[in-house]
Amino acid sequence: MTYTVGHYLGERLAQIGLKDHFAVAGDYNLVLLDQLLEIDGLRQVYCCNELNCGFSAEGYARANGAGAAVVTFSVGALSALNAIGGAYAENLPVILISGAPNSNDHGSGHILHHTIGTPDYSYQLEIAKRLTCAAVSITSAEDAPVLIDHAIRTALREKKPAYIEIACNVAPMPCPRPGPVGAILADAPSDPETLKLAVDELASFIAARKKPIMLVGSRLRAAGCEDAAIRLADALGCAVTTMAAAKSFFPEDHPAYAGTYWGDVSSPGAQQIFDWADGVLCLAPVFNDYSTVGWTAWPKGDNVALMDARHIAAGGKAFDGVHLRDVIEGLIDRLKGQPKKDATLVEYHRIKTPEAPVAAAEPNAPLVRAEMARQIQGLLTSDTSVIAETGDSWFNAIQMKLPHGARVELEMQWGHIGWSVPATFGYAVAAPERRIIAMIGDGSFQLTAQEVAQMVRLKLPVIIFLVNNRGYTIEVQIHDGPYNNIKNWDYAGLMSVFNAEDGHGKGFRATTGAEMEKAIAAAVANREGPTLIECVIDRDDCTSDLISWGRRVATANARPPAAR
Ligand SMILES: Cc1ncc(C[n+]2csc(CCOP(=O)(O)OP(=O)(O)O)c2C)c(N)n1
Ligand SMILES: [Mg+2]
Repeated sequence: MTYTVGHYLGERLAQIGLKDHFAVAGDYNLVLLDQLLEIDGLRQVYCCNELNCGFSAEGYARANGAGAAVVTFSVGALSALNAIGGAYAENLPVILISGAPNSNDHGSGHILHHTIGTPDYSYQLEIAKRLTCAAVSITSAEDAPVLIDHAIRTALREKKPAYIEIACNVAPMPCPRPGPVGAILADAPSDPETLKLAVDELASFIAARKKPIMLVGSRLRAAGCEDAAIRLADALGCAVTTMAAAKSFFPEDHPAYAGTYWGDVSSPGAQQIFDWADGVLCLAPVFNDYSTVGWTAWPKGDNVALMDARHIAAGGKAFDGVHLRDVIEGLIDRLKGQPKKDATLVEYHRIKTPEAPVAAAEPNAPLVRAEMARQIQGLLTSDTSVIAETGDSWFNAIQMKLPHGARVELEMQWGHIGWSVPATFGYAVAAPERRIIAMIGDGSFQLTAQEVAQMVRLKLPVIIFLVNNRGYTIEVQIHDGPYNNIKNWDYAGLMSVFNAEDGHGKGFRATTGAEMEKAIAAAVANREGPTLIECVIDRDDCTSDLISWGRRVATANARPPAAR
């Protein structure tokens, strides 16, 4: 058998740990898809459309570390690029692979189908360059190995998406086999001198403070430092708060865990202890309008040390070219034998008011949000992953108490409604051993609903909580108008559409606590496919945090243009 460019790409994907890749077929990628099918241990998983294909790969990357989506030129790739923008925002190495025009057509003056009707096909590559950390076009087999390796290596190092387009006639061309995977995994080490200086600076930042606190940010996982952060917390002894988008990046059963710091919508006691601290070690944070609650809670100034994946800023100094994990290890080393700086943790336990468990609602009373959240909370185990959509589902998920090992996935930087359906599909493909729960608003679901059919196809026992509150409630809280009302669907009934003649998905509508409980029992018992539970609640029945946060974000959005 001839070894080809497509084989090379497929083997590299398998080498970096992919067991699956997501695809939608089209005539520019069909031959490439044939080549990828021939790679041992690499399954081809199909999606209903390319936006979903990109988000599926993004969800897969959340569970598996990296993901790949294969699409056709323009009509496919331009849809997938939205999800690639999301992967960039969310720091996930997703490799977008697009079939491309025949190499003889590039520069020929030919007008081709699926293009904008001009003979210049470079626009897709140009767009991809803005949304990825590496974008390459392969029009000859000779160049393929170096270009493929460059794209994949850069994505893995940067934890950002990469783009590879392959001319449709080049995919089956002969190509050498790839060498060891180490060639694309190897990373430049921290500069030892800068590392020492950065650790010195952070050690004196801590030494000069009596009440330090740690803030875990949403880039911590991409920085590969979740374990290191736990050891740093142990070494320091202080309280540890997480940012909203970093939910589950620090174990909530850890003795130092002090909740979610999110300005006015922090979990009980977290804002008070954060404001009481005299120094904050921010681990891989992202401060945007959402995470700072409309710029009202933005930690900055002399008492803030920023510790990013490759960059440290503290005490008015900046250090580049160091890996966060090396910095943390260095710091832990310095802290050895020193008394614990546990003031914030001690104080947190003093001020924190014990939360009363939410009482079960009257079983036959109309379903309310609090009862819905209480029942979902009851489902969480140490092997549960909750994928929560933009909307009040964010706030419901962030308020959950996570047992050790439970994970929450949020897409708070990109915030594309509908993301969670395909991302849940991709996540479930990557982590079939976990209990996977999706929480999705009705408005969001309408964007990408069809991907539930792929969960049916692959018999994935995902549990979807579809919140039917008849509209875009999060937007109602930020700025209301007729555009926030949506056409109602028979969401539970959709499952029989997706099942058709051979599926085992189940759909239930819950209008009371008792109905929801019954539906959950059936969902847990269904191992042959997804279960969608449509939870019917009132349009304004949302978390109080959404209301407070929405008001702040609306104020930030409404700032008038500055005078010139
Ligand atoms: C692709 C995209 N289009 C529009 C928006 C704006 N948007 C943000 S939240 C939202 C409504 C979400 O409604 P729903 O899923 O029903 O959640 P709820 O707030 O009701 O819980 C919209 C339209 C967006 N974030 N992404
Ligand atoms: Mg809604």
